[in-house]
Amino acid sequence: MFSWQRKSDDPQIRARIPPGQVLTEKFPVLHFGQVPDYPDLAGWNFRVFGAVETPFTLNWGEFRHLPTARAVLDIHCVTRWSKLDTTWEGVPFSHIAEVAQPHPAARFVVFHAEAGFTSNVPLEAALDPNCLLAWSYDGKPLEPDHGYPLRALVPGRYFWKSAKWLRGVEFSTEDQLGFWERNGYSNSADPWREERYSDF
Ligand SMILES: Nc1nc2c(c(=O)[nH]1)N[C@H]1C(S)=C(S)[C@@H](COP(=O)(O)O)O[C@H]1N2
Ligand SMILES: [Mo]
Repeated sequence: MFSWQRKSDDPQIRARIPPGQVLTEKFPVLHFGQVPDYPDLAGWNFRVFGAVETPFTLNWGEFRHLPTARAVLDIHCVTRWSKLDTTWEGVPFSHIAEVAQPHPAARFVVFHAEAGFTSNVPLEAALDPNCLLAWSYDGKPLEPDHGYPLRALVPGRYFWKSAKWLRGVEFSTEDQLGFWERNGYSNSADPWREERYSDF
């Protein structure tokens, strides 16, 4: 018997799989468009902007000097695979917010990725201590397919909120629908309530 079959028979494991999801041990790759090519990171920067006291831009070296944290997360893709106990390392989003000092009216965050891709979450969701801007998965730098050099990781939401090839975060007083949210997916995206698609 394969280990994944044993695993999903275990009631403690089953309790961690949201409705309509199937456990996988693989790491499927999912995105719209092309994987960006980074011959080096000399031209890479990370922009923090919008409704904040202190907007700033960091190059790769500067970004990698920010405080880091580790998070172990269960991830759930709307295409019905879930993967448990994935280990990531990166900068806690909360640290970015601390430095940027969002205006009191800033209640939303937009993750900005390469090629104009965006995803959006309430600021509160991004302030979850396990919300990371991650450069490492499973102890190694991210694979190009999985977002090298940097991706967002938003716990507790379907995985499309976790923008790969991240280049900045915007704090906003208004909610701004991201790429998948404009293309039929739910804005709230809670896997435990099966919020897969939007009603419009
Ligand atoms: N930049 C970017 N990030 C993205 C996407 C995308 O199309 N572009 N797709 C999302 C979707 S739908 C999913 S399920 C996850 C998949 O991440 P993975 O390929 O590492 O499994 O990335 C998310 N992040
Ligand atoms: Mo997805």
